[in-house]
Amino acid sequence: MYGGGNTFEATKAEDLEQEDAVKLAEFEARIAQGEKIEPDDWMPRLYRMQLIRMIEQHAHSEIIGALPEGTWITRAPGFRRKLALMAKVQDEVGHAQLLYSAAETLGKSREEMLTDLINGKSKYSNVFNYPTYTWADSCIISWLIDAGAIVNQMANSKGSYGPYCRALERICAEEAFHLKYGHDSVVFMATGSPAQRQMVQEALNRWWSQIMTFFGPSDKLSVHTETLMRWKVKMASNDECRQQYLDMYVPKIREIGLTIPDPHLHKNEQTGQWEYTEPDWEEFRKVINGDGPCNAERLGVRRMAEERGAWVRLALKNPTAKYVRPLA
Ligand code: FAQ
Repeated sequence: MYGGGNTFEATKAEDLEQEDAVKLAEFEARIAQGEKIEPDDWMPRLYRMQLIRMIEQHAHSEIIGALPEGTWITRAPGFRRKLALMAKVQDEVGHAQLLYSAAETLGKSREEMLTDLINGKSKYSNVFNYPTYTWADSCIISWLIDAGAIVNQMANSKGSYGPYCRALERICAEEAFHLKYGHDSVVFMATGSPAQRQMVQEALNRWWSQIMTFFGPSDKLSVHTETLMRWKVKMASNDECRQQYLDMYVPKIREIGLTIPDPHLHKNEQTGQWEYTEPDWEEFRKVINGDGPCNAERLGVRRMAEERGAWVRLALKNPTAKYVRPLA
């Protein structure tokens, strides 16, 4: 079972049976016509709950996703790379702001969302629970994880919930720059000295299976895809996104002389589908449920940021009150 800590009662099919049938039919007709649903519109509880779950997890992924790359800002090779990486990481945190705002329109406060993150109740993307050992790991994330994010988000930006789609459109525009920055950084290393080529190949070897899991469990294992696609929250299934990604990026990775560490990876010309070694879904299950190499560290950093920033939030809410700033 992949749904874990955050799986809610509303996922039960009975929930829908309790909805007003006429309103539900009207709602589904609007979605079928390609209309956007806005915060004040009627929506089934299950749609609202699914959106909160997904957008919240997405927002958490952006702030936690800033950490593995952020740690390389001080060690980036050269001033130009340092500036670019700093801007990218700042963008990711900005994406979280947009996404938390979109989720708030559905009735869950930002404070509640951040509390659920810190307490390990909410999920965030599994890939950010792995370490970035070298500069090349950070470059691989900037290119190939951002590329995955674009594939997924471009599809979902055509979805049904107005605030989420508009946030995704803005996010994708920025992600396009990240992708160029990441591609440039990887190409630089892949066409550099033998040591640089080796370093970037090793990073790809470490990250490939994470990249494959980024799009979520295979459709056979996915819990929410059917509901989310029915209401055009997700516009493509996990496997469809993975296939599209492989179509787009396998040639680009090979073009620069890197080897994808999956001997089974090939396109079946008869079916038009990529065949690959199935990722270790058991490891994936553990990581998304809190037991990955860096889960504790990532949440520890978030917890510290919350604690250290608490006095600022309090001061903003009540500027005239006296606060004692805790020692760092
Ligand atoms: N990691 O039934 P499904 C980024 C969970 S943004 C962790 O298939 P669904 C930018 C899922 O929540 C990256 N958990 O779920 C950046 C559920 O658990 P629950 C994030 C995962 O929702 C780049 C359970 O497994 N993007 O990277 C993952 O239909 C570079 C069952 O799975 C988004 O969030 C996973 N990979 O499909 C930042 C996009 N996959 O809640 C910094 C929006 C699944 O029942 C640096 N989200 N789970 O306890 C989506 O499109 C979907 O939510 C999926 C999952 C595709 C992620």
